[in-house]
Amino acid sequence: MPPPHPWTIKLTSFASQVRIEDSDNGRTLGELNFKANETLSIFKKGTQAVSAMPLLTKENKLNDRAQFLFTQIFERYAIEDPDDPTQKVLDYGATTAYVQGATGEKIVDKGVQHLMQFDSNSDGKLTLQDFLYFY
Ligand SMILES: [Ca+2]
Repeated sequence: MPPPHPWTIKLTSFASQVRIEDSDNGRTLGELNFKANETLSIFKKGTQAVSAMPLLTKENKLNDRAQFLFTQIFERYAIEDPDDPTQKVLDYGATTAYVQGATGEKIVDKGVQHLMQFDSNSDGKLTLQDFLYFY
């Protein structure tokens, strides 16, 4: 089993019942007033606000909720299609911004190229349908 994510546990000093916060992680044990024989308690935090759900229907299509969420993500990065103002698209720049936002990486050429393979008409722009098909 993988170790629990830091956000899912809390640490408490047994003697003082002082809770050690995430923001304390740069402090030394001395600064936290730890004694040599200190006992720490680790608790699992309660349920997370985010719950897991299946993304696909039985027909292997994105379910409505997932489609709604991915559409919102698409809208956040999409630009007006210069060739068709009635629709929004992800061009190379917008796709780069999206992959950077999703991965937290600065160099994302491979990810962008991977996503661009779903450009169904090879015009260098992803439509919402292309984007949803990727997922
Ligand atoms: Ca296209």
